[in-house]
Amino acid sequence: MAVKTVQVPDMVTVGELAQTLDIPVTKLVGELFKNGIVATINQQIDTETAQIIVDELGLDVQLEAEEVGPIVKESQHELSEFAVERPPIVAVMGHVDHGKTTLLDAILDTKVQEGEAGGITQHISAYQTMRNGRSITLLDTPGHEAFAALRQHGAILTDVVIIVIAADDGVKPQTVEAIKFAQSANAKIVVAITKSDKDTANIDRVKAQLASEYNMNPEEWGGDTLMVDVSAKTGHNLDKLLDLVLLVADIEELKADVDVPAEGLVIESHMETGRGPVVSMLVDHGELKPGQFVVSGTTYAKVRTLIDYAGRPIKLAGPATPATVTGFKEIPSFGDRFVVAKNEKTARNLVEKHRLNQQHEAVHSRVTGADLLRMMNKSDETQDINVVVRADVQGSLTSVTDSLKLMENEELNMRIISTGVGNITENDVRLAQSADAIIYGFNVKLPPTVKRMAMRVKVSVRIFNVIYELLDDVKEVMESKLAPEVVESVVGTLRIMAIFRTTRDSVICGGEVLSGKITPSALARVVRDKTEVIAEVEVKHVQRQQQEAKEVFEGEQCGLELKTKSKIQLVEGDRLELFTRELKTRHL
Ligand SMILES: Nc1nc2c(ncn2[C@@H]2O[C@H](COP(=O)(O)OP(=O)(O)OP(=O)(O)O)[C@@H](O)[C@H]2O)c(=O)[nH]1
Ligand SMILES: [Mg+2]
Repeated sequence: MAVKTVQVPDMVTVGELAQTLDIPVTKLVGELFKNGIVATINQQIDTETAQIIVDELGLDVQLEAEEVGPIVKESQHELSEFAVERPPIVAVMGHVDHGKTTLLDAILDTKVQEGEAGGITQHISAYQTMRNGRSITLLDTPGHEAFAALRQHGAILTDVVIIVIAADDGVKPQTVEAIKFAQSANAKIVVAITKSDKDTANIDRVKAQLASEYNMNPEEWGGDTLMVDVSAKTGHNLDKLLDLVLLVADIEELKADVDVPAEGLVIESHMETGRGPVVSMLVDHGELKPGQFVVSGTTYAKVRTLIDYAGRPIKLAGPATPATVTGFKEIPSFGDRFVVAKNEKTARNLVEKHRLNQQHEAVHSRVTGADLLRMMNKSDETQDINVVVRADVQGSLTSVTDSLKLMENEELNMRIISTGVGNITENDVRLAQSADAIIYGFNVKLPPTVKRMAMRVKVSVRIFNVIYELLDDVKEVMESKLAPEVVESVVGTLRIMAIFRTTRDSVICGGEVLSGKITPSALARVVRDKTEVIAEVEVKHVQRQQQEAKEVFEGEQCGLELKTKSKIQLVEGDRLELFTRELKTRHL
């Protein structure tokens, strides 16, 4: 029978799938149940999971996920005839340590890089600068691989992405990832080849890499990718870089409406003692002002203070302007949109609507193919590592949990049993205690009472301020759970020349050392015809010229007493291979 191809949405409900396949829902639910998934008719499953179930049911159907378009900027606001020009939003992206923050420091005359924990950027920050009387909004993004979610978010927010590549290091994994995010977000690209001041800089090599591997050719080679070599240290070509950014921005004719209720995106949010939630946002149209009511997800604010990127109070934040807002009741999620509401009542209603939506989504929880495969293939050898994760901000939390999931392997399964933004709580400790979990904290505090409780119930709480230190620690924990590796090394070989006496559990024989050395109290294998292992034995005594010997070396002859597990019949010409056996901690 020919295989039938059926198109289904990327996430399909059990009910829809049953209908598409023309089988009873109960049959589908039953099959899912057999595979460890308790599903309702409204549960969404991904194509991969659906295909596994279809195959299990023995149906000759090939499911195909319906094409979805590229990631779109969520703001689908129709511009009016009154729309005005707005500054371009530019994200600086690239591999870790390639010089993004230093480049921004040089452009903005700030010293952000010097103050960073671990010398790396761990969240998105927004700035503004002027060039030829025009504003440019700049976003710094982290390059460390753990922060993919933040980078993707950064790309979605932007019109232009500056791909920063260190001239002495070339194209690296996160450079490639940044290019992909920029392309899928339909952002324009300008390549800044930085650290050009270094002796080891090789600008042409970077250009050649981009040209040959990513089909990005510089103009001087007949291509249309804008590239410029810069140095944050000497200031070389910084103006030119900004000019290129404005050039590509002009092609786009970036405009926004001002005379509409303000709307935009939450870039990042965290808690500050005395200030409460501090939320950094980017307005995409309208004007945000102090005193207005702003709703984001399931929380809202009466804007108490409105501050620009440099910490100065401002009266309004217009389109493409980053601003920091205080006055929120709770921390909104990074990447969520915000809108200004007419008054507090409307704000509350909107929050309630979002809350109901969220509950609805939670009920229709998603199962992915990876989850299902794991459940199906789960062997007895798989060990769970249970963790509770806390982070200061939503963006970091996503980054940490994504990274933890990526560290899983066939033997160790990372179970994230709970996550949250903010300091570690007694509830986290209780959860960790009952699930035998470790608590990981990223940039959060462990209040003294919670610390005492954790010590009392013996829950391990591990707090880090730098992502790679946290991930290294997780790796160590994982390694400690891996079964140790048995490492054997051969110390000497001997050819058996005579067998004197054989009992149930011993052999007395003689031979010549072929390589290395023969010592008493050692493990050995008896090998026949070069390859066949006859038995594993223990060397009890070694004698040279009727004298007990501690070591006998290559070329010498000796007598041996071997201890055997059962009676074995050695023959002349058998080889004895002495070895040591060590247990070694395995590394990931
Ligand atoms: N010589 C030289 N060194 C530079 C230049 N730009 C950055 N560096 C150095 O490169 C290192 C990394 O710079 P960062 O600005 O922190 O790099 P980054 O890309 O922001 O790093 P992440 O945000 O962690 O991805 C620092 O030691 C900088 O001093 C440059 O133009 N010339
Ligand atoms: Mg940085």
